[in-house]
Amino acid sequence: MPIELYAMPASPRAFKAIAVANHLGIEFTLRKLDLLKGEHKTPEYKALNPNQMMPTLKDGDYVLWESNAIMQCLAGKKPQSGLLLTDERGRLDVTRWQFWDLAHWDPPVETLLLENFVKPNFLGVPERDEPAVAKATECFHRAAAVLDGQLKGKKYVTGDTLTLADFALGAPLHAELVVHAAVAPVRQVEAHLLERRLRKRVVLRCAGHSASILR
Ligand SMILES: N[C@@H](CCC(=O)N[C@@H](CS)C(=O)NCC(=O)O)C(=O)O
Repeated sequence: MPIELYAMPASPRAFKAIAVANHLGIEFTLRKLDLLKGEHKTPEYKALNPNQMMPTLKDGDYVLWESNAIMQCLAGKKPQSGLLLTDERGRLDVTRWQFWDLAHWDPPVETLLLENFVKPNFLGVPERDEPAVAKATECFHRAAAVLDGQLKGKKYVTGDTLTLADFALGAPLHAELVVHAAVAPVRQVEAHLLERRLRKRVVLRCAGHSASILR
């Protein structure tokens, strides 16, 4: 039986796991969760993931949550893909950027997506939390500059080969226009960072493999 992925596909946290599964050609059954309808709040789902969040992977009796861990689990099924390097330093480098994603990249992006896109379009809340947007924008700029520096002279985040780090960090940028909308004062800087470097080198690699799930 193929593995099951419980997810709301358009979310970056789901998108990165699904993108990796698609890239590796791993068959999976998508169990769609509509968070707006509270489908992640059922007792059955809580038994799988006590956080009542998605994504969650189920492989027979084995259950795993946290998107970056799910990505490592998927990459472990196809070690020859090189998405999770097998030498210790290489593996730690990929893992380091996945940790960095959770600590520094994902949180400001989440706020910007929530305030600029989810609230007005799905929650019927037109007002933005401006202090939260300002803080997230500042954090996003700091993180984007670090990532931009890391990408200098490299094809991918950790070097010359595509790894989980690219999927993890590139996934939320499929919503880059939403992020851009929040950073109008420094739009040129962001355009340079996102369009010329990050978008070209990272996002397209993810989107190319799973654009269909966004339709
Ligand atoms: N660190 C977790 C975050 C998961 C997460 O925050 N998922 C959100 C959607 S993007 C969720 O399920 N939220 C439901 C809720 O908060 O009720 C991961 O990367 O898997």
